[in-house]
Amino acid sequence: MHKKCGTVAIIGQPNAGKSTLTNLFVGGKISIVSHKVQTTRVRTLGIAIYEETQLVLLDTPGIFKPKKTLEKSLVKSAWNTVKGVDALVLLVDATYHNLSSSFDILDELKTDSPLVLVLNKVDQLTEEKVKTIAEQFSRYKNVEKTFCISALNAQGTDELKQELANKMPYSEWHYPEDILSNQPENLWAAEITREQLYLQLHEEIPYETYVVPESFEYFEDGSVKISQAVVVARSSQKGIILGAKGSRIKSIGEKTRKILETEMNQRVHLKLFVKVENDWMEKSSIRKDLGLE
Ligand SMILES: Nc1nc2c(ncn2[C@@H]2O[C@H](COP(=O)(O)OP(=O)(O)OP(=O)(O)O)[C@@H](O)[C@H]2O)c(=O)[nH]1
Ligand SMILES: [Mg+2]
Repeated sequence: MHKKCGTVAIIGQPNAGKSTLTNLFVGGKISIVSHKVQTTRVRTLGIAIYEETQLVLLDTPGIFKPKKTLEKSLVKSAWNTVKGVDALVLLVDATYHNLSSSFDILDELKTDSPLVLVLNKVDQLTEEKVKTIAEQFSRYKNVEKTFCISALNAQGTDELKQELANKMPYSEWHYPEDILSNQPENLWAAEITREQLYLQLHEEIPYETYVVPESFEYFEDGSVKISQAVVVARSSQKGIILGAKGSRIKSIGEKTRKILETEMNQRVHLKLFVKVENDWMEKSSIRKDLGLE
């Protein structure tokens, strides 16, 4: 059999399950997931294999109508990913009451790449309901095929993976067969901390934080020592992140460390500290450093 390799962009409304699907296909936690919108901030590359085909998956930030500067960067990053890929997946949260955000994406989408429509979270819906939703997309003639899946339960996802593999061109693989992502380990570890910020903090706080890898050191006993700074946009947020007697940052650090240990299969020492960088979202140099510009 001949080898195939190509890129697949996964786009869609915020919270549709793009990162969940990417992780499932890759078989590892390369992209962070939360119940909050705008979890993914920059395009994240994951490498999946289906028989003789290597799929280079591009997980993107959700597409919506942005208002704030940072939101505009996320949406721009998603649209930039669409260009020149070998296949496009438009992922739809089928449980979401309003499909207009997905229709808007389809209306705006200009691409020559084959487009696959994927209705996600069907574990929450009756077959009848899923059928009705699929019918509402029938006017989009550029959709080559529609799949109904649950990225959470891996339902219908093998068929989708096979379809994407079929669409890839004959080519040598772009990456070694044993890597899951091209993301440096220290940046990935900072993302795992940011995931906990999204899961454990409320309101606008997660959106006004970022995590900087400060150091990442391997020891001969097989353990790794990681130090990271959690940056907030206002001094009033520092106390919230620390929590009473440091309880919140402790809980964030403990959960992150456990995930890192499971994923890296080694002992992890994690040190988190909090820094204030007033209104960092408005600073172009910081956005550039974070890959948000
Ligand atoms: N019930 C159900 N929940 C799902 C499914 N797929 C994803 N989710 C949940 O939906 C939420 C959002 O998932 P993500 O993978 O972070 O979504 P995303 O599209 O990457 O979101 P952004 O990065 O914010 O655009 C999480 O709470 C997931 O657990 C699914 O098939 N069924
Ligand atoms: Mg995401």
